[in-house]
Parts: sequence; C-alpha cells; structure tokens
Amino acid sequence: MENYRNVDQTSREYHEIAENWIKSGITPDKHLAFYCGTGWRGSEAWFNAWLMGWPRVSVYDGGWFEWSSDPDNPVETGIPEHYQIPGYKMNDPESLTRTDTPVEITDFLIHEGEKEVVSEILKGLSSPQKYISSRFFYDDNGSALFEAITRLPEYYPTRTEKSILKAAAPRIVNGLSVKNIVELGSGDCSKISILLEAMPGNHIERLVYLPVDVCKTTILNSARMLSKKYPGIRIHGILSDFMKHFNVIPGNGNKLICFFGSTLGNLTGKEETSFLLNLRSRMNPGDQLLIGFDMVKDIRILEKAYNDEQGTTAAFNKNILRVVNHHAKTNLNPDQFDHYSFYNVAHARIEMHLRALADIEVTSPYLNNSIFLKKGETIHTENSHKYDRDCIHRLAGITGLQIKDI
Ligand code: SAH
Ligand code: AVI
Repeated sequence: MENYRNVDQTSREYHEIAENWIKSGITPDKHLAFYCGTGWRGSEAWFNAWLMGWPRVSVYDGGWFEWSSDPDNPVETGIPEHYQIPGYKMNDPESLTRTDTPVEITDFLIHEGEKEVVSEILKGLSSPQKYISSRFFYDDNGSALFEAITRLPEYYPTRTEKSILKAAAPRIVNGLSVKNIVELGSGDCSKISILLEAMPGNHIERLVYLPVDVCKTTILNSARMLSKKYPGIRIHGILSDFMKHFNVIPGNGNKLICFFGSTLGNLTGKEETSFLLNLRSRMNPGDQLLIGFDMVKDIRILEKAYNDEQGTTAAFNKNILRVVNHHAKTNLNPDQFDHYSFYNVAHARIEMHLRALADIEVTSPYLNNSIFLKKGETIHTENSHKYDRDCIHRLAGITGLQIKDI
C-alpha cells in the first residue's frame, strides 16, 4: 500500500498519488475501476480518487481473472504512454483536487423530450439507408473514446489543428477585445486553452467562456480544469444541441465563436449551410467565427485515420449502438456489427458505417413492427467531410460570412 500511504500509515499527498497514476495512464478523463483480490485495497485507491474529485470512479467487484475473461472488457498491454493532462500542474496538489469553483451549467437538453429523441432514432433506423445521427456518439463513454482517438498515431486532425492554432494564436488574439468566447462542441477544451495561453491575463479576467456540448461530464471536467488553470476566467457551460439551440449564443456583440476539430464536417451539406446561416444571424458586426477545417489529402492517410490498428475508432463507432439502446430500448448488439469506414471520393468525405454480420431483427417497445437488417447491410453513423480552399470560399459566399484570414 506504499502507493497510497506514508510509512506512518497516513495517507500520501494527493498530488503524489495523482502523479503516480498519471504516469501509468490512469487519468481523470477515463472511467476508472479499481480492483484487488479482496476488495479493501481497491476501495482505498477508489477512495483517494473520489476525494480528489475525479469524476468517474468505481470499485470493480471482481479480480483480474474475471475482468480479462470477458472479451468486451478493454485491456492495455505494454509500457504506458506518458500522459499529459491540460490544466494539471505537477507539484500543484490543488490542480486535480475537488474544486470549489462553481461551474455554472445551463441545461437546454432537458427541454428536449425523450419522445423526440426516440422518434429521431427510429426514423433513421427505418430509412432505406439506415442511419444514426453522429450526435449520439457522445455519451460519457463515447466522449472518452473520442479523446482516446485524438491520441492515436493515425488520427492526425487533433495534432495538426493544435499545431496550426499554436502558431496562429498570437495573430488571432492580437487586438481581440471580445467579452464572450463561445465554443461549439467544446469537448476537452484543450484547443481553447491554446488561445487563452496567448492572451494577456487581464483580458482573461474580463472573459466569459461558454462551452457548448451535448455531454455534461465533458463540460464539467473541462470547465473544472480551465478554471484551475485560468483563475479569473468566468465559465458558463451550456448543455445543448448546437444544431437546434441557436439562442444559447449571446445575441449582443463582442464575441468570438469557435468551432474546432472539423466538427462542421460531420454535418450534411444542407445542415452545414443552414447551421452557418443560423450562426450568422446571431452575430453582430465585429463578431468573429473561428472554424477548424480538415483539408482533403492522400486517401491512404484519411482512411488510416478512421481505421486505426488498435480498434479505438471501431469501439467509438460501436458505442453508438449502446447509446441508441439506452434511448430507444432497442436490442442492437455491437458484436453483431463490423466497423466499416472508407473515403467517398465523389463526396469528399469519410463515411463511417456499422455493417451487419448476420441477418438482424431490431425490436423496440416504441416500434409497432420490427426493423430488419440483411447480412452486409449498413447503418450509416458518420460523415466527415474534407475541405479545400474553394469549398471554404464557396461556403462563405453562400452564408454571407466574410473571410478575414485562412
Ligand atoms: N472540439 C473538440 C471536440 C470535437 S468532438 C476537438 O476539436 O477536439 C465533437 C464534440 O462535439 C464532442 O464533444 C461532442 O459531444 C460534441 N457534439 C457533437 N454533436 C453535438 C451537437 N449536436 N450539439 C452539441 N455538441 C455536439
Ligand atoms: C468530431 N469529429 C470531427 C471527428 C471526425 O474526425 O470526424 C469524429 C471522429 N470520427 C471518427 N474518428 C473521429
């Protein structure tokens, strides 16, 4: 127990415990389940994590033998990668501990009836080309899987965008006097950190940062990290669907809207135009919009990024079925599907599908008749459009947005 206790049996400092864990890849962005042979040591580890305010911690009621004999349980082998957590300062015992900084969150999803969600899902599953909206990837597990994707060697977009942002940050913040920064699909907020890093401290203290996301845990975790890292910043999280709730964006002037990660590329062409028109209607002269676009490139690089060797993207893709089952009480079994992803040249987009490995009958108490999938048939789960400069200029032209810099 020397990992958790001093020689006199008192508890070790939290930052020492956190540092040891982080070095081994045990990080607060993951769902952590502690176990041991009898239960009390696993519980002590869990108790430390809980006291530190780590958000998703459990005790696994079993041993290694039970865990590893279920092929659905993830297992990591080899030497752990060295993890870095934004906002975490080594030797700062406070930076990962429970924070009293209030993170205000307004929940707009609460107004969205479960009935509408279920009918949206079942409409997609009943269409000739079955589909599920990519918004349903992002429950707590899906968000954690996406964060794991961003660390994969094959998944270039996050690394690339961060390095572009780092280089451009001084130019972006130079002369920027906005009061509000709205980030749509904010995820782990690591990209906004790059901009904040380049801002003078007295500007940060005048700012209100509004992360908008469908995943509450994601907003809470990242807002906590940010408020520790930038003490004067005011954060107001917004739990909402950025496709539906445009009035969450402050209508008065003085704002920068950020939409990183090429998440815009996950919308269909029609959605993209109406989304940008809606955004524009919330903007006043002088407001700015900063969008991350993933550009068209060699098809081999593209396809590898969405078909990684570790199977993390496959797990992310299949997780959508669990989310759908949760909402629509369907009986979709992820094991009966294959991850299928390819670059569609004609539409300049990666398509992700789930392909049925057998004939499948889908049932739900909300359905009068079952839905049938033939072996080989697919459910389309995501488009990830890739852009070129002409395409970006065309979009700006259609939506009346003026390109300041590209
Ligand atoms: N901006 C981050 C995260 C990108 S992943 C980055 O660049 O790394 C996409 C993010 O958008 C996820 O956090 C997901 O929860 C969120 N998201 C997806 N669809 C959404 C929707 N319709 N409304 C609000 N947030 C959404
Ligand atoms: C969030 N979005 C921009 C990611 C993408 O690349 O389209 C989601 C993703 N899908 C598979 N891998 C990552």
